[in-house]
Amino acid sequence: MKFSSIVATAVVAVSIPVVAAAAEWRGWNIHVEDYPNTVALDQFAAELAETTDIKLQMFHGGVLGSQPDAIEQVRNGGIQVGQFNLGPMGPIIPTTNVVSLPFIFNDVPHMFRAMDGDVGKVFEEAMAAEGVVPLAWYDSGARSFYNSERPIMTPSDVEGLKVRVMNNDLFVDMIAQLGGNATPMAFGEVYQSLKTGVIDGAENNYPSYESTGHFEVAGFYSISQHLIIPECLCVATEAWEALDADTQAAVRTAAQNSANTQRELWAEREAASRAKVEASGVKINEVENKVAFQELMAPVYEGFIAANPDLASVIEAIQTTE
Ligand code: BDP
Repeated sequence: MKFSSIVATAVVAVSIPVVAAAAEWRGWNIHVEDYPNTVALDQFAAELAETTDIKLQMFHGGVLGSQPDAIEQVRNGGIQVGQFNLGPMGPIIPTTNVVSLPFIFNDVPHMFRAMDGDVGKVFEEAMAAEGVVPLAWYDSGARSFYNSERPIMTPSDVEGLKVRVMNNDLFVDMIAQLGGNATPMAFGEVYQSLKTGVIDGAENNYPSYESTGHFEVAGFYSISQHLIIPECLCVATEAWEALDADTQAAVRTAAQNSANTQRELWAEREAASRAKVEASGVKINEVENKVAFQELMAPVYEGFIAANPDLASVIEAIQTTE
């Protein structure tokens, strides 16, 4: 017997397991325990445990790092699952910037018709090629402005305000067009920065405004709905490609079930969060004329298309989605 076959025999004897080794996955989520996304991600992990050999351990509350960091960790293999907003993904995967253009979607149903349809595939392919496979889209409502100084009625009310934005130059540009000063900052730092006056305001949906306590330190919420950005339940491309076809199908089903749960819980939470902040004394107003805000975004679109001519067709595909 040659040495190599002795080694091979020995290895076979000691190391072939009875069943294939289960994959151990770690998942990143920025939100607190009772948030719709958190509940839906726990459901995803539970379904994977039932229908596959994947053991997904979810880490909530952003304990594995900020969102831009987590996106990189998914891309380089440190984390296998991430529940991401497409806003902070733009600097890394430029195609995704299209959904971060202000007022690109008319409303949330329009966003889902586009993302669940053909346009969504453009984003899926671009993301998968960069290491992040989006398996299902979560609802993130619409983002509006809030601050500690005054209600925003017209664009000129934004003038001079220091506004926190997610990490993406598009948002800096958006605030600049309104005469404000944007500060990109990690989500977890916003509360303290509002409290100490480092910033005057930020922008988000009701559930995030409420769950973070931002409403306690920035009591004017002005409904502008300038951003409707989809979120995704994503798996690292490397982890995804290591799965056989049956397992991929099971993971996709679990992700879609999770998204269905998230979208249902989202609707309830939006209403509950709005009621809670109002009851606590937050002043909520509609901006006087949304079109005035929209019109000021023309240079943002022009600059974006000039820098990304190949994405003009994706913008058009969204705008022409019924
Ligand atoms: C929330 C998103 C979350 C973002 C956060 C933010 O769900 O992914 O990190 O906004 O503003 O609405 O950073």
